[in-house]
Amino acid sequence: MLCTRRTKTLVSTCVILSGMTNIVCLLYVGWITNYVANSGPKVAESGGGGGGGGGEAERKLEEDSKGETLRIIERLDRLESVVNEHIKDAPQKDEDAASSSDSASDPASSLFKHWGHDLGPESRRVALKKFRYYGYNGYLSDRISLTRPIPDLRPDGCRNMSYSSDLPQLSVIFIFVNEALSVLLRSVHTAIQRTPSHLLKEIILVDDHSDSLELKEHLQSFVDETNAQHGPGFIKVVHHSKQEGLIRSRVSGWRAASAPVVALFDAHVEFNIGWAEPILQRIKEDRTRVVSPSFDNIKYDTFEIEEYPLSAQGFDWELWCRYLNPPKSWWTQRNHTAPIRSPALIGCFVVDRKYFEEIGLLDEGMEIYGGENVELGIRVWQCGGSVEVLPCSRIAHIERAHKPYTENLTAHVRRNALRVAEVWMDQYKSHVYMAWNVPLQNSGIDIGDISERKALRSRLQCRPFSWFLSNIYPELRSYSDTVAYGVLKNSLRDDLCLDQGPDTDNIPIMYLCHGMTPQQNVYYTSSQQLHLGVLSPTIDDDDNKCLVDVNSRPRLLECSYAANKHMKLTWTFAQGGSIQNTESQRCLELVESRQSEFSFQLAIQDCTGQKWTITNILTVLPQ
Ligand SMILES: [Mn+2]
Repeated sequence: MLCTRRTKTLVSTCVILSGMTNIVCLLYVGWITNYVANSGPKVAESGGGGGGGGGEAERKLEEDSKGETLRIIERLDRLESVVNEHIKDAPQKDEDAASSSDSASDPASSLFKHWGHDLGPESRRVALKKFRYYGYNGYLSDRISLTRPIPDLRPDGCRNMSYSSDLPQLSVIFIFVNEALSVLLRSVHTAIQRTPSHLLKEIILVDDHSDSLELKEHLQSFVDETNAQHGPGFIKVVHHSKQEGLIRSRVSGWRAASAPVVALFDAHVEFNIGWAEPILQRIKEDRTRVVSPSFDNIKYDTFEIEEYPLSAQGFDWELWCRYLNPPKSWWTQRNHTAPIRSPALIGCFVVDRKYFEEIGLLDEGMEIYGGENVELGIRVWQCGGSVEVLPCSRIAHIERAHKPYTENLTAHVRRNALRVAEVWMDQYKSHVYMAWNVPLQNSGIDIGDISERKALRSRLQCRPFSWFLSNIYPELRSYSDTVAYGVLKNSLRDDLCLDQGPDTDNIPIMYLCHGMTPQQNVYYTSSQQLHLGVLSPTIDDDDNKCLVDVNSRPRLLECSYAANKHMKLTWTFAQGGSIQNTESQRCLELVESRQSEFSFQLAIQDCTGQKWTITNILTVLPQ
């Protein structure tokens, strides 16, 4: 599971600090935003880690303006050091592309940055090999106690809560592929140690076709020994004869389970004290609640526990999960132990075993990874249940530096996301296609058969997605004013696409078309704005970047900022026509340039009739 954590606009930081339009600050911010985004790539599990560093500081703690300013200053201090580091080895465009797979492309620098300085060369070699394989420091894990104490990170007030004496029993299910044995065993040991024994009925290990020798040789003997101690069948192992992916693995675990409540987890976690009771209490009170604990991070290199701020769990329009600031209603209660209403789930959750079946388990038509957690959240809400995160239940989870076992993870996430869009999102499904930069019709992506999932939706008489948006996830931004999207090409060179550029300078460029999101995503709106780059997911994220004519130079600035400053951000555009600024009357065009990598660069000049085309038209473009 992976999740990004990004809130609050950095631009407002600049405005607060300088009290004026400060273009240097804006440029600085663009640089940072890109740096943070690149150091926490979405395809790697470090997504949360990359953005996570700023998570606490970025948390809006309501009207505490003094605290807010202090936090901003703190953050700028930190950002400054990031910038300095960045300046030292400012990457070229090509290297930039390579470094978007971050630690995967250079595991050594990632593993040994904060760890292992005293290791000899042979140990470093072994450690690096394990790190490449697992995406975390397996070498160090092998040397840490399986039952090490971890800090009790529950908010005040959790420790003296009382719970029913007849809470339902749990089956704890772990799914894994080629997990480091010590990491898997630590997950199991801490589950046994930190769950009251009368509540833990069994543990189920779902091996999704691992080929790791370590697991083959040692796992079964551990299971036999534990069962000799706790009773036969206390730990059950389910083996897949071929890799099914995490979605069907979770369902396999559920099939093997017999307790009234099932807890579905990754096998690289450490349970914290008292994690189970608050969850079982909430499910006992209402079996239609699907509950997630609060997650802390186990750093992939040092295995230190990093406290994460309390969060709800949501998603962006590509349906990648992301941590969210808890809703306003939660803050106004002023009770940090209260359940946090959550639009979706990160992927690990606890649910009534039979209710889970009644609402349709997980979508077993999904492949490998991603989207199932979002689908479950939307489905539970739309079909009458609820989803929440409990502050008093905490679990530490390793956010891997990279996923070691799946090629082309993104393609699976995209396919699964389109299934969710088609089944659950009604007219809003266009947003998912837009975010992935895929045509709404004839996308060329085989999403498999969704008839059973559609039948499930009508059998359960579920609410529309618009209800979910306005009642459960009002923070999600919608883009129903989009009239065209895709890559934008000029007829002078149809191998080049408009691109947001390195984002170090807010200067758009023409770059070889590569179809990757979001660098070349363009959105044209009914209000005649041209947005370039990522579709801002929530109101707590930075706004979209708009193409602006700044003294006849093309620039990318936050749309709301440019609009507030009455800058020139509206353009007339029709398919196959020019892109002309409505105020300056000048056009976005290509000019030949010897300095430029591709012989052309962007300019805003008197219109010469150059023609532009965009991939997908949603409605007739304004003339
Ligand atoms: Mn995980």
